[in-house]
Amino acid sequence: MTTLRQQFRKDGYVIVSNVLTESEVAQVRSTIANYLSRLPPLLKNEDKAYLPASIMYTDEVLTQHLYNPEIVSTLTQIFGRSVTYLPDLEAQINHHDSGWHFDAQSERGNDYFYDKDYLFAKCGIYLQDNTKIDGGGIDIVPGTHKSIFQIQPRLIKAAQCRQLIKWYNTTIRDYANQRKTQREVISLPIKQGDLVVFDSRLRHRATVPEKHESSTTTFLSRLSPESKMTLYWNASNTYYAKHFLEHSTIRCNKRGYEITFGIHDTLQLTTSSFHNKFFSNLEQSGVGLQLYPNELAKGWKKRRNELLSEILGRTEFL
Ligand SMILES: O=C(O)CCC(=O)C(=O)O
Repeated sequence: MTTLRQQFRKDGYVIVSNVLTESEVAQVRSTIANYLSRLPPLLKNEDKAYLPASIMYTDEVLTQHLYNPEIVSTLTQIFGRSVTYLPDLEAQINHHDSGWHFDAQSERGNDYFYDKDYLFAKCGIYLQDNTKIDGGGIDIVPGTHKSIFQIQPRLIKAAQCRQLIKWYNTTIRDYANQRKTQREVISLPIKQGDLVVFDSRLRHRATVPEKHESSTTTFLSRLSPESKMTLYWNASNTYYAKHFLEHSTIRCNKRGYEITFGIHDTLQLTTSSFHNKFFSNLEQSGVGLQLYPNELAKGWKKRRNELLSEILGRTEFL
């Protein structure tokens, strides 16, 4: 019998059905809708929105699924005992147009990315069915996570060889995967309340709804309580979680504006950014959380607050 880990290694994803009940889905959806009505324009336009980590972790309803025993058990089967979350839980609302990509794209310059044991995944809980008409889930190309050429660049002494491998892992790999996409795309048969865990190297996109083309319905052209809603966060083990945060810092330093939104909101989180039951609940579930060191996080918070003051005239999102 194929184990979940083998399936994940082979295809680059697993789907676990019904990790949330119908009433849990409804509860999370209405909590998100509640926040939506109070969001500033920076995080919301007519079509789509998101709730960043610094809002999500203050709320018990929005974080409770992180300790869900079925989710923890799934991740333990994939990662082994040291499952570690990144502090980047977010809710995406009405995201239908991500286009084909893989999440780890920016990590290709790092040696750790080429380790044989490298393992890093995005977890998504979908709060609606994925249908042809309305979208609601993701499309993927199975196996594309394996097309990275896994020789550690630091083992290759000659600069030209390093360049060659880098070139292969960007140009050639991307081209091959684009070709493969035309033949092997799967629109995942997601139902509301399902969990999908997928490798950060897997090629994927938001399922494009047929309705989207006409943009005539209120469902897709405006935010509403029926909008597509998905919870996303990243999971790995302690080793790669640390590397990921270090990499995020470098990215943030290069592109300072990202600190105000997106996953870079996570760098400025400290233990006081979480609701007061979060850490004891997480500890009980056996999962770890990799936070950025407090002193460094405070530096990011200062910068983020300066930027938010400039843009929003205040330092908090809500
Ligand atoms: O809209 C979606 O569910 C896809 C999201 C996605 O591709 C991403 O967050 O990387």
